[in-house]
Order: sequence, then structure tokens, then C-alpha cells
Amino acid sequence: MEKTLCIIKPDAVANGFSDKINEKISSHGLTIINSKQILITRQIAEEFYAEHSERPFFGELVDFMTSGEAVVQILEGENAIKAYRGLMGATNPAEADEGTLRALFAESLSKNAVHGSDSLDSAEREINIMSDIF
Ligand code: FUP
Repeated sequence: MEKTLCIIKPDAVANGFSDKINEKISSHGLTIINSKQILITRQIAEEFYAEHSERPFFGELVDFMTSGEAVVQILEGENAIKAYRGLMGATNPAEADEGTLRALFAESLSKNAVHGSDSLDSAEREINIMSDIF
């Protein structure tokens, strides 16, 4: 069964949306097989988002991801990567379809409530980066 990495980001945790997000994940047919609320370190955040290291928003992204506790989870299900990306909605909540997690719970493009792996390679890489925390 396919696995994907999900993060409920610090904005959504601080806003008290974790349980509501997990209800949506479960009713979308995905199983939460690991879940831990942690403060992500700068080192992990920088490694996790390494593909964006040259982008102008990288510093802000790392600051945000380490600004408060996040819930790091592994989800499992049929086509879990695509299914969860569909549930998340577009990166920018202003462009996210109605009913998606980002439309419902995100504050802005940078504080966009949730992360989900975007490919099989990313899922494997991201689960590996986070594997020590569970
Ligand atoms: P996604 O795969 O939907 O999480 O989106 P990206 O990998 O493109 O971006 C990763 C994160 O960087 C986003 F969740 C939010 C942040 N970001 C910005 O803050 N500004 C931008 O212009 C683009 C992305």
C-alpha cells in the first residue's frame, strides 16, 4: 500500500485544526499509521525543503516551519500520494478548491496549513528524513 508524508503545519496546529484535518484525512480513505506532534528543528526543515534553498521565500519558510509545533504523520492508502494532494488543494489557499484542507484551514500562501509529498520519490525521501521522530 502506498505511503505519503503529511505535516499539519504550525499555523494549523496553533489554530486548533489538527483533529478536524485528521477527520478529513480519515474520511478520504487514508489511514494515519504514524503521528507525532513535534517542534521541527532548523536542520530538519532546511533538509526537508532543500529543493527551495535558492528561492527568495526559503528563509521565511524555514522560520515558519520551526515557529511552533507541527504534527508529522505517515498516511497509507491506495494512491495515497495523489489522493492526499487532492484533499490538500492548491499551494495558495486563494486558489484551492472548495472543501480542500487548504481552502478550509490555511491562512495564506506561506502559512498554508498542510504539507504532502508530491511524488513517490519525495514520499520516500521525506519519510526517511522524518523516520527518527516516530
Ligand atoms: P506544495 O508542494 O504545495 O507544498 O508547494 P511547494 O513545494 O511549491 O512549496 C512549499 C512551501 O513553500 C509551500 F507550502 C509554501 C511555501 N511557499 C511560499 O511561502 N511562497 C511561494 O511563493 C511558494 C511556496
